[in-house]
Amino acid sequence: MDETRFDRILVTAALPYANGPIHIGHLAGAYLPADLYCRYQRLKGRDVLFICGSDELGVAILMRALEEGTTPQAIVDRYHPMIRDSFARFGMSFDYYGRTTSPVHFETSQDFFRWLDEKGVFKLKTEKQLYDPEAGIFLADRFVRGTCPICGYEDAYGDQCERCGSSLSPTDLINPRSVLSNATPELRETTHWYLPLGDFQPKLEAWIATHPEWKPNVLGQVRSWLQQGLRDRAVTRDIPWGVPVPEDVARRHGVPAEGKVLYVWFDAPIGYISATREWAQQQGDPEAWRRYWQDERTRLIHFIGKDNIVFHCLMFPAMLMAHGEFVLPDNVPANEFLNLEGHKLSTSRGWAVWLHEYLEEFPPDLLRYALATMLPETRDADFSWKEFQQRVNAELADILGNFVHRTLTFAQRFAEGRVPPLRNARPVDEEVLRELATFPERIGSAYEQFRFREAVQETMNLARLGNKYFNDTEPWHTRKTDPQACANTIHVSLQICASLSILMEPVLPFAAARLREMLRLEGVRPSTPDGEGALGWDDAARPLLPEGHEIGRPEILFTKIEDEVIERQIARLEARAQQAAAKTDGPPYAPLKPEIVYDDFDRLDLRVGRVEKAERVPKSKKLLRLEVDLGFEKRQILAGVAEQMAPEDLEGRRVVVVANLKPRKMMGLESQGMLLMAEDREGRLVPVTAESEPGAVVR
Ligand code: B3M
Ligand code: ZN
Repeated sequence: MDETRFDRILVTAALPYANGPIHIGHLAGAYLPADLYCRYQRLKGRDVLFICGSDELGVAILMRALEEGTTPQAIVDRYHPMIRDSFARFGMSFDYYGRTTSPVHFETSQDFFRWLDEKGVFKLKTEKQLYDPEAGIFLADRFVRGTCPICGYEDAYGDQCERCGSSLSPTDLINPRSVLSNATPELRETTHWYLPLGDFQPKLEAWIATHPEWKPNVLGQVRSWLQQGLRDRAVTRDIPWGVPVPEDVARRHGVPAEGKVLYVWFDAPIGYISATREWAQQQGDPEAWRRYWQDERTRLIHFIGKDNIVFHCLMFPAMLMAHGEFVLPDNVPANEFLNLEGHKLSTSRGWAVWLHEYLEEFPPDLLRYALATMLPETRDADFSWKEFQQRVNAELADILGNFVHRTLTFAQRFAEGRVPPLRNARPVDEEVLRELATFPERIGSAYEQFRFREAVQETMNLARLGNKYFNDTEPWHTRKTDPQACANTIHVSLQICASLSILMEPVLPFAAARLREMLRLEGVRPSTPDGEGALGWDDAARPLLPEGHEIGRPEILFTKIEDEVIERQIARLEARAQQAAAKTDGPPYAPLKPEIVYDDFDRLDLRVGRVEKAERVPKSKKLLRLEVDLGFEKRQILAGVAEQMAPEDLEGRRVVVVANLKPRKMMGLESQGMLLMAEDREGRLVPVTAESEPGAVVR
């Protein structure tokens, strides 16, 4: 960090929605990197404030409540403590973990909104929106369902049809209905506050240009948003769950405040500020938050996943600029996505590893380490249980754990559990101590540049160096031939262990503390918010244990994970996915058409036909041209199935043909009949076939 520009660091990690538990995707996206960074910076002795909290408002929470038939308050009251506690057990070292339903947050975000309104920042726009006359509220897109105008699916959402994938606007739907009451929505006028992001574009562009050091994946997204041109964004909503639009502000514009709330992406980032205020109150210094948010010498860093980039790099900065009294983020080191066993994580499809479940079976450090080696820093990455096992067994246990263990056992057995003196150091001893001295700087520079994979690899390299040195100097030999050489190996190896116990602290805080206990190394500054200590990151460059210092009993730092344990995890994951697939019943069955009488049916002349030839119709994506033998004559039939079937799928098959359908021209060709097809709920087609001879009557 550039200490000529900054005195303190304010770190935020995205506020997770309190509508479900935390999974490894969340951890890899924002939380683990943020925690690694803060712990490192605290060890460096820097003034760090690490802020997070639950995002408890907005339509996502409301939807979840609706799905479960309960209230949004009940949803957030269930998930907030669950998220907070699993974070704590995972070792997230927040200074403060808040929630956006707190009174301080309501006040802070309302004040922010009022301030921008008074400065004339917003535009007000009146538009027509769907309104549920029975529930008495305006309907967010997801709260309207109806028939898709494109494919006819009867249960399409107001913003998207799940069947054909078309994006829709709620007013496109045929027979729209309210999810809340089933009532037919009406169009009503409503007024909303817009943040004119477009007006901020020049200022945002100029500011972004001052940050060429940001990660390429972040700059890439930001530039593409800017290139498309920023558009006004509504920052209020008509939904019954959120921070109310302040009465006085609404009154000033002659707009009824009733039922209007701040858009969740307006209030949620302000949640960082509210949580900082609550932290300050808790410190007994209510104004202390200003130091972190309003002093130029604060370095603000937002850790987020890539889906939050536009909000943290453009929208929130525009809000902060408009307000005028806040610092802007100095970096937004967003990560890409983490996949699981080669597939996209999906909570609805049961494809995820949940943090609270992981913690029931394994220590937090193992996941912290393994995930840190797989972080999606520059592109999407993959987590697999096998690789997790590999990292734990081959690196944590075999390299780091083994080095510590052999060093400490040797010291216990052959040096009376004390740090032996270093005398007549050999070149190899001096060489290793010189190398040791370079590690804090090297690992630190990777942390400073948000290259966490590299930082963690470099940390493991120190243990590798220790192992190599131990092997090369062969203390089991020198013990008999040259006791001082043996003592020197033990001395230097113990110093490496001591340095490791500081340098591994960000990624392996629990094991590092145990290692310090085994070494009886005291006075190391904690990497968590509380406590003090004289020894920090840079001290790990030099020998920390004095001659004659007594060490404790060695214990196993990391136990290897058996194959069965990993297989159980994989089996559980697969069982979950199957369950989820069975539970989601997919799109509904097509509804039955109105009843007919036999005579209606009898008007159809259905015949068995044999497809003699099938080929694509040139220039048509959809049509296949078929030559069908009906026994008594041959027909040319055009079938609109080319996107679902290859000509070979039909050639030679006996199919059922509607033989008395009036001929019709398509793409300049006459179609003399129609093939019967069965269509499943996913829209997949198969021809209806019959064994009998061509020309046979079907009835
Ligand atoms: N809750 C979205 C998310 O979890 C949102 C982040 C808010 S950060 C201010 O992806
Ligand atoms: Zn559709």
